[in-house]
Amino acid sequence: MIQIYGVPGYGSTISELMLTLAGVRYSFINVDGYDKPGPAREQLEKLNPLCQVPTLVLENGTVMTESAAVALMLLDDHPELAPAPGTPERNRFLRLLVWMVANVYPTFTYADYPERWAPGAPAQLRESTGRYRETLYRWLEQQVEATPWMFGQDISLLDCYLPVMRRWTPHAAWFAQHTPKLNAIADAVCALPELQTVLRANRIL
Ligand SMILES: N[C@@H](CCC(=O)N[C@@H](CS)C(=O)NCC(=O)O)C(=O)O
Repeated sequence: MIQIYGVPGYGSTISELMLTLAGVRYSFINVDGYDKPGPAREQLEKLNPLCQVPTLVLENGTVMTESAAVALMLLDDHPELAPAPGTPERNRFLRLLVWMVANVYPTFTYADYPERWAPGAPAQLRESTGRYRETLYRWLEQQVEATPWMFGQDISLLDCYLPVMRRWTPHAAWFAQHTPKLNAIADAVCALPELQTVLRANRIL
């Protein structure tokens, strides 16, 4: 069975939602405390030198990291979880999937550990990356043309990011006020019966 190393509510939740949507069974290994020196960090570092979650160990022993890579891997066997290849929606899906992890996710890398990157001005770095993240979410809001999912009538793996990231800064009230379409997608994911257990285990609900 696939193993997901993670912490409830952290980025591992995104992978848990994706695997659950795909009907892929996994076991969850809680590495709470991995971002500080200690046994959890030592355990995770052996698998992923960046020491980030999600980190997966696949059934064949391969280590898989990067939430977008997990999504693309799942699509090999579950193509229904993204727009069909060869369509304009597929191009937009690929663009926004990579955009999310290339642009939004790094703002957390810097803002969550600002003293690592700017020991002389950690509060300033947290504030500036937070403001930048809001501009990114506002742009993403403009890209959403469909309901109830980002690409229309069928959920895609990209939708899995929204309920998780909505829990993080700038938090749900900001999304409700400034990005109502993203907020509605996050609500729709949270309403899916098959995701209730995962969402609760990760304190999204
Ligand atoms: N690009 C990675 C980012 C993963 C990531 O940054 N995870 C955060 C937790 S939500 C983390 O482990 N941060 C610890 C660190 O960067 O040191 C992905 O898409 O999965």
